Amino acid sequence: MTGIISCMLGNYLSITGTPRYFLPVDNYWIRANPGPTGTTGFDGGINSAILRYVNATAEDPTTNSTASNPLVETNLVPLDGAAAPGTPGVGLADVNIDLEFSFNGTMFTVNDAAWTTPTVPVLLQIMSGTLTAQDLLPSGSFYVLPPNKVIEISMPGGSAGAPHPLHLHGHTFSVVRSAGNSSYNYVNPIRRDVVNTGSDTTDSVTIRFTTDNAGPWFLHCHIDWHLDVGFAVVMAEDVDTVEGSTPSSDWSTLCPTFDALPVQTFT
Ligand SMILES: [Cu+2]
Repeated sequence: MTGIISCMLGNYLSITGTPRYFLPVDNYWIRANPGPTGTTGFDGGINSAILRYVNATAEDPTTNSTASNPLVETNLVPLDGAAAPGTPGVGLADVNIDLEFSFNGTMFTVNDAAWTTPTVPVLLQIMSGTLTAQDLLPSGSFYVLPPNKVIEISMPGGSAGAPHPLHLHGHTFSVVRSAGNSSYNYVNPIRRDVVNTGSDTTDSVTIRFTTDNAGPWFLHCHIDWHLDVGFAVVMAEDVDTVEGSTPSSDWSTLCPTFDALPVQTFT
């Protein structure tokens, strides 16, 4: 198999041991050029890794990329062939959310709000009875979602620093409109938990999911420094269930266990 997958942090494709992806036992180059900045090329082993099958000889691969088979997201369909949840059509979900991304030179914002880590964790805020987007902190970064409804989120491409790999916790979502494509697929869209928002200002990547998993779920750019300077919001799903939940006894040991860990230093 020779192919190209757009290389973004968090943008992954799992290759499982099915006949569709059978590869002979051998060594294979896994190579990726960084973009838009960084040193490109593969000389001397940069931007390169080796996929080595069990029982393959320990030597460098001899595979060559023909750069002719780019992986196109819209060509992917879910294994179970499932449709996107809800009524087909743009804006026809139970809750439809448009996000705007921007960068003010210091911070990224989502709908004019930059994420900063709150003093009190979001889960504890909700469990303590803070249940509205207006009251949850940090201000402006919350979308309170009702249970058992279909949510549609549309995200623009071509904003500063684009393309951004947007990652949602707590769900896989149907990508009903992909980057670089103006059509919508509600019939059998690929399901992912990270999606490329696209480089072009005409992009409007659109996702859908059903709120069947109560909790505060982070939706954030998976480029770490973008997240670090604000690129995140929280989908606060079914806050009443979260507030009324009773944590197991293990819960009370989490923080003491974490706090007892030695401080990590990275060099
Ligand atoms: Cu980003």
